[in-house]
Amino acid sequence: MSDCIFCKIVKGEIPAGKIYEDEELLAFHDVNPQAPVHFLVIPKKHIPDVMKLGREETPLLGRLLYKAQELAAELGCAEKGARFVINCKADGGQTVDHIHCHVLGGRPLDWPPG
Ligand code: DGP
Repeated sequence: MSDCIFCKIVKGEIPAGKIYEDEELLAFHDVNPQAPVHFLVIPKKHIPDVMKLGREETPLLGRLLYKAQELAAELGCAEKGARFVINCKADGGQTVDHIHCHVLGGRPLDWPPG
């Protein structure tokens, strides 16, 4: 998608604090961090949101969550944990229409969120 911010990050057209990249996935620090650890893991493929996930994309999302877990551990969250969040559409608070998993950690997080 030519006007998608995260597709532009994938293509290197917008800079981001990348922490991981392979042929299918990209992880980078959130530009507006809400916790000491706050990064996003995205598929390079443009999937707009969870409601548009296809069954054939479930292995990709499984890999994404596993990589999110590995990176969270590398950034010091293995013992105390972290929050793994995928917002979806307007009611879910999604602002960038390219599916992404937030990983937040490094401090206790309130529940439920506002
Ligand atoms: P969401 O509300 O779930 O769609 O979260 C989108 C997140 O993406 C939000 O926390 C801020 C982050 N974000 C938006 N634009 C950029 C950007 O250009 N670079 C980076 N690193 N993060 C961005």
